[in-house]
Amino acid sequence: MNKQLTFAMIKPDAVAANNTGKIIDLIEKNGFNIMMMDKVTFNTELAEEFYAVHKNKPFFKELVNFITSGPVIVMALEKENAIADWRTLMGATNPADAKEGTIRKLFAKSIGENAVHGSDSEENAAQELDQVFGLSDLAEDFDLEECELDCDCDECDEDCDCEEDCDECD
Ligand code: RTP
Ligand code: MG
Repeated sequence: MNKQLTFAMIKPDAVAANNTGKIIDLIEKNGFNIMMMDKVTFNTELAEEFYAVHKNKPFFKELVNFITSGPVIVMALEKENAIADWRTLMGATNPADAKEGTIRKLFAKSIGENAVHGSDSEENAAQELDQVFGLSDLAEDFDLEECELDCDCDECDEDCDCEEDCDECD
C-alpha cells in the first residue's frame, strides 16, 4: 500500500494537561512520520467549518466551544494506511469504550474532551489538511515541499496551484 497522509490534532484538554510530548512519542513509536506540525488556536469560524458535519448534532455548540478553548497541536502524519492506523491508535470516541494502550484510553477525560482528533476518510483527510495547512493541491506522492514555482500560468498550473505570477510567465 502506498504512503497515506492523515490530519491529526491534539485537542485543548491534552495540550492543557501537558500530554503533548507523551502523545507525540506514541505517534512516533507507532511508525508515523510527522510531516507538518504547528500549535494554533482555532477561531469559531474555523471550528464551525472543521466540524460542519456535526452542525445539527446536540453537542455542536459544546464541541465548537471546546475546540476553540485553547491551543491545539495540528499535524500531517504520513504512513502506510495512516488514516485507519491513526484512528486505531486514537481509540474509541468515548474513552469508556477505548481499548487499553490507545491514546483516548490513556489521556481522554470524557466523550467531549477526548484528547485527539483524526480524519475518518481520504476525502476528509485532504479537506482537513487543506483547511488547517492550506494544502489545496496535495501531490499523489505527498511531497509537501513548499511550491517554488510561484506561478499560475497554464504551463505551470499542472504542477502548482499557487496563485501568484512568476517573472517568466506574467
Ligand atoms: P474526532 O472527529 O474529534 O476525531 O472524533 P470522532 O471521529 O471519534 O467522533 P465524531 O463522531 O466525529 O465526533 C466529533 C467529536 O464530537 C464530540 N462528541 N461529543 N457529547 C457527545 O455525545 C459527543 N459525541 C461526539 C467528541 O469530542 C468527538 O470527538
Ligand atoms: Mg470525527
